[in-house]
Amino acid sequence: MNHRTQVGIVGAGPAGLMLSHLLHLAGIESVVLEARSRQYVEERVRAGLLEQGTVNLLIETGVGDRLKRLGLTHHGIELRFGGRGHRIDLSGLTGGSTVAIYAQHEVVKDLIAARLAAGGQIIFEAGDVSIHDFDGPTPKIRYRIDGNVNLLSCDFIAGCDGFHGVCRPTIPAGVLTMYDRIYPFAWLGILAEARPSSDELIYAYHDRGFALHSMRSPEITRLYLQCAPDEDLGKWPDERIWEELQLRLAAGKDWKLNRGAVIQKGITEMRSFVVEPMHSGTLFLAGDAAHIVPPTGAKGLNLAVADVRVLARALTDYYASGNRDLLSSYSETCLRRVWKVQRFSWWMTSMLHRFPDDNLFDQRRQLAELDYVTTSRAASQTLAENYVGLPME
Ligand code: RFL
Ligand code: PHB
Repeated sequence: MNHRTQVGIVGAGPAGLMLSHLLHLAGIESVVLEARSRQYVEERVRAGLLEQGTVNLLIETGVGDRLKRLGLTHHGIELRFGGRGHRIDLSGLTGGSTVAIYAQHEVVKDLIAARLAAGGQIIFEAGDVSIHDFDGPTPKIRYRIDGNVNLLSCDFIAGCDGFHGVCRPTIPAGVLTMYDRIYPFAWLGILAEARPSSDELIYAYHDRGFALHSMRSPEITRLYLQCAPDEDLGKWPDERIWEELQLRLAAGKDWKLNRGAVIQKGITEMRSFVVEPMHSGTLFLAGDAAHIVPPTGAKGLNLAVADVRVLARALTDYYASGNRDLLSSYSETCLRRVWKVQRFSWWMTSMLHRFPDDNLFDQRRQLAELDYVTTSRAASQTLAENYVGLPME
């Protein structure tokens, strides 16, 4: 089958789906091609923290009903070190901003439902997706469904296919510059049927390594432990994970972590990565396809949404007036935010993790930094304004 649309979108993650939704609201047609099944993307456990600006956008564009009902609004976070907790009053330090706990796969479900209800096209289980002719005005996406090859012609391609997608690697050598850093540790994450042990997130710095207490609902806790990059999950029976979390998260001898059945377990690598520019001809990259941040700052999903907001505006302007200025400045506009978010995510990661080569000097320096961040209004305000999300351009 040969078909045509205005914007061909590769990937039904938050970036691709949000872009398709925003374009629809502006009267622009798109088709989303996704390698996985609908069930797979609607159940994939990932991020859980939404910036104020992401929450606002979801609500303003009509996909925030479940978020308003089920999302948990948080006004602060806790940094724990030296066996004590120190609260960062996000709202008080930012003139009232908050963050929301709402799982990424719930955002994905809401966006898929909205697109399908509006007659939008999302083609799941598209095989062998490849992109062509994006150095010219009619780029094409080839894909396979049920053994048949299909060709989608479009005006633009949005590469929203994540870090391991096909769009970025298809750009000819020499066009892109890549910047990256791989960290010498990973996160072991679990989802547990346990009541959260605190109302707010806890980021813990400990001699044994970083730990994070987060949640998904009043009944489900999400927890992470710093581990080796090549950690063998088989060596982590549930009991060992709970004991290690208890040790790292404890504040005072009476603090007890609530335990429950572990319903999901996984290892997440830690990487910082940026590609410049974020486009090539009529192909535009957005979200994890263009950049990765370590999860310590909770920024990946939010950054993906920020990119497509810029891209949707640029495409809307182009279709309304023929003006390509915003498309030309897409990469530069996004990268200003991307690099600030990279800096913040790297900084949070560096402050809170144990690095294998660090010595006692480095540990004392990290503790001094944590002490400073939790006692200086200027320093906690810097953390808070980045954590709730920098203003949109
Ligand atoms: P996604 O979500 O990876 O979606 C890309 C989609 O493209 C599909 N795809 C293809 N489709 C067709 N053809 C191909 N060849 C394809 N190759 C891939 C994939 O199946 C997928 O559906 O990228 P997107 O949309 O850019 O969204 C980015 C976010 O998913 C990511 O940044 C966040 O999950 C990162 N992240 C967090 N971000 C936050 O903002 N707050 C958090 O609290 C947070 N915590 C996290 C995180 C990521 C984690 N992991 C597992 C990496 C916690 C963890 C543990
Ligand atoms: C999560 O709830 O999954 C989460 C929260 C905050 C982070 C990272 C992950 O910094």
